[in-house]
Amino acid sequence: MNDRPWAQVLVAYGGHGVVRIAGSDPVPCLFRRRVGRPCCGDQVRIAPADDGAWVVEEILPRRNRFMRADQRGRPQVVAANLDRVVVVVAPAPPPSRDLLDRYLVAVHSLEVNPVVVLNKAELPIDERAPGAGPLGRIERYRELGYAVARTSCKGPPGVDELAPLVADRTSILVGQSGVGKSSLIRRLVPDIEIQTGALSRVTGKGTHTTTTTMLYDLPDGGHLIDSPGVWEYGLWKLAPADIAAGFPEFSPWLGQCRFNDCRHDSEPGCAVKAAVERGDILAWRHAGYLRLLAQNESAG
Ligand SMILES: Nc1nc2c(ncn2[C@@H]2O[C@H](COP(=O)(O)OP(=O)(O)OP(=O)(O)O)[C@@H](O)[C@H]2O)c(=O)[nH]1
Ligand SMILES: [Mg+2]
Ligand SMILES: [Zn+2]
Repeated sequence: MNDRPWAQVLVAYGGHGVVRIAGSDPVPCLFRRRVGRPCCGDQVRIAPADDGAWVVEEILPRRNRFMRADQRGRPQVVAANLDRVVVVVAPAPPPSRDLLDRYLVAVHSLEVNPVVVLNKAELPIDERAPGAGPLGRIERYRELGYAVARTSCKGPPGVDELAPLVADRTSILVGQSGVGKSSLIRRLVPDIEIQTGALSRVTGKGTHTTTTTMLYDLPDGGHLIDSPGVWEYGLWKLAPADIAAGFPEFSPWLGQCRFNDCRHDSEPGCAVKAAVERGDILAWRHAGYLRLLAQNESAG
């Protein structure tokens, strides 16, 4: 059956979705249970079904995927085959506490490259908001090695810092509802109206609020995936080592603690704590790590 065409999943609604064979228009497609559950960004082999529709016969192996926890703390796949996860934060609405670090831990565990975007950069930052810390420390994240962009969809600095970070790649934009993910995509995808029109003709859904994860083409190659905003981004159950790995500046000291299973909390002989005390690791980063560790241990 290898002569069947392969297609990219643009949007997936459980049992059906919209796919596109490269260079053609999007078409509706059925997802049968026995092949698994395709998600946005999947490559699938499809076969013609009745009424001009198509049916997925096989999901090609995923290079990687981005996940989030459902209400019960179980990981759910949001999109697959990504080069970048763009975590968007903004002064309004301010991020909930530890949101950015949770995203960065998740992205690290999924082996995808993160990009941190401060959108609405023309607005002042209210430092009193409980989760606003990372907004004022966005340059520290850059110094820690993260790709960072400041953007505004309402004026300068525009999207010039973000455009090269997503060019020619497949990137998903994630973050709280209202931070401007769809607005950024509209700025980066000039023919978005044509693409959303083509999609909504197939899905029959309007295009005002983001309710489903959807893939769009960048004009010069690559794709942007819009995702519905969340209020809280939940991590699924991770090992303490997976959380520590999401703090890349800890890595020179990992493996040097007295105990193999050190959680870098208050264990004696902890090399990470010693690095914090020497000032080699920022104290607020270590404190953030400990909060994620505690949250993850009380979850699920
Ligand atoms: N001041 C300002 N407002 C912006 C900017 N970008 C987007 N907005 C506004 O913020 C609001 C939310 O923007 P959206 O793009 O819909 O946000 P979203 O992240 O896609 O939200 P969800 O789809 O709910 O997740 C809209 O009223 C936008 O006009 C910006 O850079 N500055
Ligand atoms: Mg949106
Ligand atoms: Zn330790």
